[in-house]
Amino acid sequence: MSVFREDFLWGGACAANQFEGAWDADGKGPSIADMCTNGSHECPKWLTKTIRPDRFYPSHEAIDFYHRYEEDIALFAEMGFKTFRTSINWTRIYPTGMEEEPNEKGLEFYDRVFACCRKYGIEPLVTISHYEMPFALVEAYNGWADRKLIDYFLRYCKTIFERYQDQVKYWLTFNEINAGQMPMGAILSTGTVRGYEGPVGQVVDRPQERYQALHHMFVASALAVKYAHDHYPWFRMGNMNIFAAVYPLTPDPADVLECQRNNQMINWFCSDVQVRGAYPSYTKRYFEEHGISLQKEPEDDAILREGVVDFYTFSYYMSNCITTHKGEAKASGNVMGGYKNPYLKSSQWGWQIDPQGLRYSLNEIYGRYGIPVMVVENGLGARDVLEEDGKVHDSYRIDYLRQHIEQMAEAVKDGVDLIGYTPWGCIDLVSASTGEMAKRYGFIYVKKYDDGTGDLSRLPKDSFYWYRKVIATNGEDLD
Ligand code: BGP
Repeated sequence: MSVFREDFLWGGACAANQFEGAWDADGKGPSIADMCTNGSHECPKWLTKTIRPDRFYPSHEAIDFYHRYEEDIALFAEMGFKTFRTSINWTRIYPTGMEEEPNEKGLEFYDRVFACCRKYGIEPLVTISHYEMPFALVEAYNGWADRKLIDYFLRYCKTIFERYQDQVKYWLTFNEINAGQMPMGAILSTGTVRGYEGPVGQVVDRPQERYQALHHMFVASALAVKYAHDHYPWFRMGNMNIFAAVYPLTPDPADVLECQRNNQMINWFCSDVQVRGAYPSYTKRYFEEHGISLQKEPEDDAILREGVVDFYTFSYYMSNCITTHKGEAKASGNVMGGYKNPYLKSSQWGWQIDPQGLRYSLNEIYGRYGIPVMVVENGLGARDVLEEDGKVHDSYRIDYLRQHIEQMAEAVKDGVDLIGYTPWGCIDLVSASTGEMAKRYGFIYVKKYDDGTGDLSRLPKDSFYWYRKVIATNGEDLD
């Protein structure tokens, strides 16, 4: 008998800016992602202030889900998806973020997408903001650094809640909200990069601004959650956090303490606010020691208390080690930092693969909060090869996913209330960190390449048929 619940939400996840394309179609405005060029593991992508004719912007066409959603959702249905996590492009609905009225054509697109999901009995799981803030808000307000964004975000939320209330029940406010704590999060998430042009990794880090921006996002998220609960009591509202398990590299108590501090600030801080409804005690000292002083309005504490989420969701790709010792090897290729774990192997992009870390994380999360949990991103970014037989034999991806699902099953046996699993990039799409197509996660191969060529045709990989069997047996048959 399967250990997963009967109504377990098997599916896959994508983000509008990474797969829709049609970046300026039907009234859509530019988002921050549309101002990012392509890059690679070795050569970082750039944020540019204007669209430069000499550069390539991968989000502009991406894999053209905008025009091919029917074919793609039909393929998801063929795999047996119960849910499909996607995001709404804020700039399709409010092109600059500041209009009084929404863009009807943008709204109609998601009408069609959600209706298509429903046709196949697929439950949409919608991220309201997934790394695609209107670029006009960066220019006018320096993104979430300005409290004014709360109003604009709420207007957007109210519009989409009202419009899709009968189609969408599960909502996540901000993708990977704790990315805002890392320097690169300024481009991906907080949008605090007004006037910046250059490689994404070289944005000047301004912690005061970063935490102020996050505060505004917490308030905006809580207000959206509260509004949804008040007006649409059947909605289920979730947070979305990056969770990368961290281990002390040595048993040196100094390493254990450093690891605990890292864990608190990187993994727990944002969800403590969003799940428990208040800033956790450990932030007080951290803010004092780092010269951070937040501007809060008198009503903010009550808002945070009243806008707590119903379920916890997270992305899980890797774990890291933490040490105070000098000279240890850094783990490469991820935004989280950390040191190499001698017991783990890494992906081609240097992300340390740790399936047991997923079981550990699920236990930590459920033990702390006791609310339903969903893994809404997980997967292996790899260089796939289209073989001579016209197929992609991605046994390495199957191995990765199998090992993680096995550990999810263990976590369920440990008592975790796990309600769903949506592996990342269920169809190949543009990488968020590097802007390349070559880093593929999908069950479905897309003929689109880093030089912009490719006929965009879709091709199920070996993992497609494997995952179909996994879903059909509710996670029992993983062979
Ligand atoms: C998460 C993001 C996604 C996604 C994924 C894989 O951080 O929420 O948008 O892209 O990671 O990362 P990458 O695309 O950099 O391989």
